[in-house]
Amino acid sequence: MDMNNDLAGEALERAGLGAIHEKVIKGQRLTREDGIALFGSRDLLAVGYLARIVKERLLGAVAFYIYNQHLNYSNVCTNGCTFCAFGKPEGHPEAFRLTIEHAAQKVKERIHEPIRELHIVGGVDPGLPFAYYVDLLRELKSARPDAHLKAFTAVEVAHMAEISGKSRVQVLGELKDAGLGSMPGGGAEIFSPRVRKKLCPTKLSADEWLDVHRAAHGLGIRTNATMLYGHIETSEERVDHLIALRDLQDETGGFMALIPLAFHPANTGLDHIRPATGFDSLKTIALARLMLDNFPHIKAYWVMLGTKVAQVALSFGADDLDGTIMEEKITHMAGAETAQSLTRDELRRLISAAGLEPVERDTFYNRVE
Ligand code: V47
Repeated sequence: MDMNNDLAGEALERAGLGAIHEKVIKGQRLTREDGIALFGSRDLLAVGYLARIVKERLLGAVAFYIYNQHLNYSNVCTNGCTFCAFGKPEGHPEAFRLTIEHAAQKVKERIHEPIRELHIVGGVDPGLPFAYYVDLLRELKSARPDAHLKAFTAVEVAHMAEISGKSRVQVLGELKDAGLGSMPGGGAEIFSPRVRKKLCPTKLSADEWLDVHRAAHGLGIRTNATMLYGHIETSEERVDHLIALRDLQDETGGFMALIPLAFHPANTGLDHIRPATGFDSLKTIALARLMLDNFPHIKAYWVMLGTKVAQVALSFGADDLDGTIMEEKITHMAGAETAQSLTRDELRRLISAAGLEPVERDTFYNRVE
């Protein structure tokens, strides 16, 4: 909806979004009811237009990407979440657990690439002691001192506290001393207890996930957040998820980005569910930008969205395509048809072709040359 303000105003009025448009223009916070109304709208361009107003006000005509490497140290997991194709029980033929040396080797193999960030996550693996996680960070930091370590979801941190008998704050403090720079946003899924009971009954609760992030922020560890959508959740449950994140961000200011994650059904216990449509993904990204007025960034994670939808999402409120990746397992084990990696040139081309300036960033969204 690239048009003058009067025409845009009329179109938004016709879409029943006039009052929300007013709030967006004035920079006022949207309510739960506003979020539900936006989700209910079938006028994708109207919702996207509103999100783009917010994105451009915050950041202008740029979009970010990062040169990063994903590293999964283990997929052994006791949680057994029905939506996940990555986690496997101990002894399963597809289960793997890297030794620290093997993990370091994977990093050293790519030492000549200008990788800025290592994204390190795994399952809730009962076969690893707390010392493994600390040693893993130390070893990776020494293998690649120039890379930032973004490691371990709240789920893994809570598990480390349990096995070590230490408090979550203690665990986070020790990980930080070993080189932890920030935490990824995985494991949040959808906060609704109704959904968690069905999809991931043994995983830590929503309050616990939020508590770990609160503790991390308290120690100066910045984190991301995610929302897994397109399974059995309702629009209300998505809005409530976003509001819970917004509330914690009001309290701590420690979140950097939200990554909406489109559920991939293949090889999961929910393979009867049909994948999220492009329409739903774009609307969800726009919604996230509009509701999370205190989050600096919304990521269009190309691995889950596909490069085409991710690129379009940059006009619907998203400002970051994430990274070059290499060896992505979580989405690909669940049937993703996207590539394993993108080159820096390809990421830049996608952004430029969307009419935006491509900006290579570090983990904290500083511009890097
Ligand atoms: O925690 C699991 C989700 C997450 C499936 O913080 C699935 O920068 C879709 O959190 N279909 C891992 N999603 C990915 C993640 C992430 C990715 C990129 C960047 C960042 C960041 C974080 O993927 C899991 C879970 O919520 N997930 N299974 C599936 N079948």
